[in-house]
Amino acid sequence: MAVSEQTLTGKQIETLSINTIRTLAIDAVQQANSGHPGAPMALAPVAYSLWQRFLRYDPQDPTWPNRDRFILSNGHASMLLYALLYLTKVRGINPDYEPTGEYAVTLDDIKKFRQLDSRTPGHPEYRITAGVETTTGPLGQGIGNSVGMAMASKWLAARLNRPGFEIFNYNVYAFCGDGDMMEGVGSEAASLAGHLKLSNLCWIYDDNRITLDGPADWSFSEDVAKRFAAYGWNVTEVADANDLHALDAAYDYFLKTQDRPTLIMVHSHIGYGSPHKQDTNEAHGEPLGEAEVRLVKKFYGWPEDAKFLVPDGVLEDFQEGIGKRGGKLRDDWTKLFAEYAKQFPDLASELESMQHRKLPKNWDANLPTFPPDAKGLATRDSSGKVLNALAQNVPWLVGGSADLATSDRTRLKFDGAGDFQAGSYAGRNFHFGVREHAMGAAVNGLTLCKLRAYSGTFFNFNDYMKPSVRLAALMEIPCIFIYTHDSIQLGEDGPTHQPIEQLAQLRAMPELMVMRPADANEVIEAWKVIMLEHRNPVALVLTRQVVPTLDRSKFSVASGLAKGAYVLADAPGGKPDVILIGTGSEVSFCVAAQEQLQSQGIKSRIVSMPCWKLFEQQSQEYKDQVLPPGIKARVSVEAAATLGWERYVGTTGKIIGMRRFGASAPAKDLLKKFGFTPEKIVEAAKEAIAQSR
Ligand SMILES: Cc1ncc(C[n+]2csc(CCOP(=O)(O)OP(=O)(O)O)c2C)c(N)n1
Ligand SMILES: [Mg+2]
Repeated sequence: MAVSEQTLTGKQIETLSINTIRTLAIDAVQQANSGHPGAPMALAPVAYSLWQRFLRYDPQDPTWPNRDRFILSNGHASMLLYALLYLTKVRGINPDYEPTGEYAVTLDDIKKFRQLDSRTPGHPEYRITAGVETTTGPLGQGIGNSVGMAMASKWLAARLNRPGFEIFNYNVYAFCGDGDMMEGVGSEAASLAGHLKLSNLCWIYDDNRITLDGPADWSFSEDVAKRFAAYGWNVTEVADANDLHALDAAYDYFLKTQDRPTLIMVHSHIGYGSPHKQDTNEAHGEPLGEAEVRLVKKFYGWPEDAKFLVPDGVLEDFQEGIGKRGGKLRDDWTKLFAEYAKQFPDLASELESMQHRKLPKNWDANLPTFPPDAKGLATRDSSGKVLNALAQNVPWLVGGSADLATSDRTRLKFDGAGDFQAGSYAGRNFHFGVREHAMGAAVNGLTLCKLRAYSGTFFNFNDYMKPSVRLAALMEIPCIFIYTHDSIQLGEDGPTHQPIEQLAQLRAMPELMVMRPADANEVIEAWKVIMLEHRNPVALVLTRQVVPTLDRSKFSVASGLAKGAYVLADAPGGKPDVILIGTGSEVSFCVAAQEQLQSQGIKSRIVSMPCWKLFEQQSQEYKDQVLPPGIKARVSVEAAATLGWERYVGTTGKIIGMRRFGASAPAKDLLKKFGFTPEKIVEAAKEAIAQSR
């Protein structure tokens, strides 16, 4: 077929458009000399059918709240998405999340695939490229996110729709591959989606029986269709990825299925049309090579020398398809919403606030107060109270736990909070089951759909969800990850449950704010920082055991937390011999140690340091006020791995921490064994003073 032909039949233009997606992917990967051309080549028709005929998406406004979400969970096929964003002319967005009128991806951007500072990074990245709904690449994460997005659609519909006003009904489509199917998070997410009967969720599985190392059956032989049927999914197959009629029928079948999620298994050949590398492991992990590129183009009826060719009629084809259809859908919605805003102004402004991550005016009304109390309460308990107060003022603060809500106190208990379950989607308590990883991925999806979402689990089980936390940080989205049982002080459950290295691990992560408040009043301040946060995810790290509520008429006010670290109690006259730095439950040990030191004539300062990251963001002047460079005798006290504390105690300081795993025993015995006592702190303080002289 000559690509310059002026009058093309419908079938011809389809083929031409599909082959344009393919050749753009081939050329970009070849030029970058890096990337995966095979999956985009095979999936081009699958994407074409979806985008042109089904996806309710207006390229003019990639922020339209009721747009269908498209996720490329097999993120290595990123060129497929970039080609689609370019060919459908998706518009860019500015940091305020408004369309700029510029294009999200231009042909020039495609020519800079995988280059420094380009808008076409190796794997799709939210925040870098408009139209990319979530960052994918680590296999399984995208389909995990898709479940959160589908939950968000159901929740938004249940909360905001009114008779005659179906403001929310978007669907979520996720492309995925063998890798996504093999990863555990994918199974967790599928199980949860089946349980919740998320009928608005459609996964399109590129069933090509091949992975990077070779044929999938070297390592993957289960019956995926049966597995998903057992999860409660609707499963359908498309025998040939090039069969547009069959693809259309499969998407139709999804839309008709009202009671469960749908898996479309598409049988494809990786590197479709690549005569030599087809079905070999070379076809996708690397560029085709110049000679092969020519052969493939010949197979597609393409000029063999042309590079980045977009034949006449192709851009128009996409404008005629998704452009027109999507534009009309959004227009209709905008009109409907205008009428809705007249009839339900409060609900409309709620949506407006959500979309811009603004808080309602009274968001911090009725926060509890915590009077001084020597016995005190666990920070998980104070946090549960604060969360329940905030959630009553912020209707879209929603979340749940990985089967530990009664332990981690994340349950919303007020009237009307309700449970989110199949068929009753207005509930605000989500039940993720014992699926930490899917919970993390779902919280990312919920947050990307503008809900203020939190998760809850024991701190040590952060290991089971860390890949999703990492992507929240990379995406710079304000997820709230709540962790309780934060140290050896959880006691008898023993070292399997006692976190040691979690704090160090999470503190090393860019963008993530790790907060470990010392008492109930620091908990309030932590939540204030969290609620005002637009960008960064937070790990809120809380105790199981009681901690005293400090008397803030004697100690500094807890609002110092917002600066990451603050002087909680200074030595009389302000010229300390030694600085004691503590976090969380260990701060009260420092308080006891200070009294003992004072009785021995040693002047000490206590610094409470709930958040390293916030402290690092302060001015040098403030940092020097809190930790004066001249005072070299310093002791850090934290019941966790010591890694990193050198930064604050220096070479002459002492670090009281965990240098081994914990043990199963009552907390008081563990504290003694591992040296978390006022006496040990006093001893360390004296040593630090001696060393610093
Ligand atoms: C968690 C994770 N592990 C490993 C990889 C590296 N990786 C990228 S593509 C790929 C093969 C995936 O096979 P499949 O999903 O079948 O995709 P196809 O090669 O068929 O396009 C692997 C292992 C990854 N991206 N993420
Ligand atoms: Mg595969």
